Amino acid sequence: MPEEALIVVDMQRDFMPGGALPVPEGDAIIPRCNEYIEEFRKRGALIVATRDWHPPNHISFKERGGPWPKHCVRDTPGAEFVVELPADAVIISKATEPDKEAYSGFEGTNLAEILREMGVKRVYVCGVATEYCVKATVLDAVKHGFETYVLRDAVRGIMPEGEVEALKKMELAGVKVLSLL
Ligand code: VGL
Ligand code: ZN
Repeated sequence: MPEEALIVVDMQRDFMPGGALPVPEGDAIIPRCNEYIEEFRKRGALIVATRDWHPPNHISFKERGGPWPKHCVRDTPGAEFVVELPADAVIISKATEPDKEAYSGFEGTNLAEILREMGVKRVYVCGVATEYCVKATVLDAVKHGFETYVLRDAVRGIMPEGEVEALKKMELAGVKVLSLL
């Protein structure tokens, strides 16, 4: 049973430069994420990848009065992963319902049950965006009782100040922010 899991958050085309909702320099962490995926795979960890997987009429879209341009519509190129995932990675699709927003990979999914059933105790998190889906996922991981780590060199925020503040909030919640490579 793997005691550890790596959770790769929303490393999808639309969150990269040139995409519909780009995280500035989000592509700069792609190689690092791939290295962590390989490293954790070698350690025997469970590899999880969350993805924003919206219906075309999702409530978070501007056309419905939401804050974001249309992004990560399910089964479109913008929703594709930009990292290399092993064949046995667990894919968690979130915010799949038209009228519900979900930033956290735990919200409205069975991620907590999967991790618990697999015997996972510690989770390491990388991906985008630090102050939105990474933060929400990390804080939920703590709430679910997992020892939680954020991989500092493999996350990226939409705004640098927002990212720093988000990392502080996570640390106050008991999360360790570190780099392992
Ligand atoms: C995200 C905004 C909207 C994220 C998802 O992955 O951080 N941000 N949808
Ligand atoms: Zn979204």
